[in-house]
Amino acid sequence: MRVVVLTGAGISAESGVATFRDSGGLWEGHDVEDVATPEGFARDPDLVHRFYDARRRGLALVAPNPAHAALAALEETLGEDLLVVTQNVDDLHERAGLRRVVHMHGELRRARCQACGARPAWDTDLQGAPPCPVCGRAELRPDVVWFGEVPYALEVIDRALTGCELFVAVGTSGAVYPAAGYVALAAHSGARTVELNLEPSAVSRYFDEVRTGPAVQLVPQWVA
Ligand code: BV8
Repeated sequence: MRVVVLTGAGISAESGVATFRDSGGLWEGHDVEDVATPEGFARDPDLVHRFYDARRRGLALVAPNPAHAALAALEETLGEDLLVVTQNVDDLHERAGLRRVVHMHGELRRARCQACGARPAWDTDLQGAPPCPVCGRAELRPDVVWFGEVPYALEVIDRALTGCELFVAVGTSGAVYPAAGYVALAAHSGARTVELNLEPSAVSRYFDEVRTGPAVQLVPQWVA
């Protein structure tokens, strides 16, 4: 059976990675327009670099949880019939052993050169604009998709959604498009749709089944 799983910040919440919208979330104290838009970066690159540098350093303090591990185990069984698409920019899916994951909104551990387009893996601070390892120019930014920018791998995702039999969304509020529209696309293509979330989301009504609870319980139960 071909399965597409879409994950959001809720799957990493119990690892200690703050979500965007829960109280005290990632963007508390940081206005969205100041950090996650190209305009915000053009206006104050140092602020945006500080925001992403802090989150990148935070990755060393968190670890994958049983929900991430369950999806990696599912991949052992399903192989290429499983595609995990994540809106998250953390690396917890990979650190749990998942081999194939599509980061549609980019990755904290990757930079992007605005001069030559290179997307080198990155682990240190970007503040102070270190030179691009490919072209040498000081034009690196976080390789994260901001509001108004086109997400990565849209064709791959759309193709997987139109061909899958089961679509499962884990820990996402359904607040941001195009990801929030994926349940409708999967359903339209005849897939069964299941939402696993701590509470109903903005798009719960489009799912065949909604299970509420923490991802660390719901995902292993579903995979079992
Ligand atoms: C695009 C990277 C064009 C940055 C992010 C008006 C109407 C409709 C759409 C738009 C509009 N105006 C503009 C748009 C488009 C816009 C958009 O959707 N805006 C919204 C605000 C209305 N979208 C864009 O700009 C996108 N680009 O549209 O380009 C295009 C499109 C297609 C083809 C060609 C051109 C780009 C958006 C990307 C923005 N970048 N992240 C960074 O990380 O810093 S968005 C960010 O927020 C996340 O990546 C994620 O996608 C999004 C939502 O976050 P969630 O993951 O859902 O987390 P959230 O905190 O919201 O919710 C947590 C959930 O977990 C909750 O449901 C909670 O209940 C649950 N939970 C909590 N704990 C647990 C749990 N569940 C289980 N267990 C737990 N323990």
